[in-house]
Amino acid sequence: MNISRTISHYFRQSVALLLAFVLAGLVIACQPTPTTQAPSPTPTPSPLPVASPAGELRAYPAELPPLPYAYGALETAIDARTMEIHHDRHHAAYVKNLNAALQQETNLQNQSVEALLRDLNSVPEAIREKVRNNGGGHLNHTIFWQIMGPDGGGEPTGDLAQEINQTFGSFEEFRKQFNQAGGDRFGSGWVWLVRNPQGQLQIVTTANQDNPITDGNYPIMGNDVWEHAYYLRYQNQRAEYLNNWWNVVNWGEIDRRAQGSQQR
Ligand code: MN3
Repeated sequence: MNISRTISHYFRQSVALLLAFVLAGLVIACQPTPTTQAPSPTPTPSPLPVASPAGELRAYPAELPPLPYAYGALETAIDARTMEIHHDRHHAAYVKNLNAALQQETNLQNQSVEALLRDLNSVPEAIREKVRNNGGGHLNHTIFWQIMGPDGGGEPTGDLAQEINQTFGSFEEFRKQFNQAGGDRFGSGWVWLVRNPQGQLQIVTTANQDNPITDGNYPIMGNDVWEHAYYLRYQNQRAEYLNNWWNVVNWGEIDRRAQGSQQR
């Protein structure tokens, strides 16, 4: 008798305890949600435009940007006829071929050139090489015309000068390593000063018309070492072209790119 009463008592206590828990749970669940706003998630920064810190480059319809100076304005390094052919024919051909590649790709047409080159795997295989070469050619040359100018030359000043000194030891050493890398690039391609994903300055080269953003690097300045960039005056003397090219380097624009690339 006693035992069964004890069990029954124990059972009733357990049920009461369980009910208490359920009730407590319901009360908590029915509490009005606190009115304090959860902190809004930090927006993912959109990647910095590469063609110009001011904006990305339209892929379709792509347009040949006007040369920002006369063909003969860079004569201290590059002759007028080479500039004319380089801009009006070579760059124009990349623009034309990019448009042809994207003509049927309505879902890619509102992308920027940068977006396509950052994620080449998203481009259908049938046109991937065309987009890589011609989108890259369009982007590379758009940068190239801007980072040269008739009042160029000399040495960088300000923050970029200091960063170059810290990274390479001196401006002379930087120039030497840049020219060396450009000279060593086998075949056609580009030599670049980039900001790498770790935020450091680095000299890299790319083949053909590849742009450093495909590897996650931000191109600050680049020199075109395709023969079409220097052939009329220098023939096969790439080293001489690389040396003279510094006479037309537009440090104002390059510094702007270097400072912008630190905001990532
Ligand atoms: Mn070129």
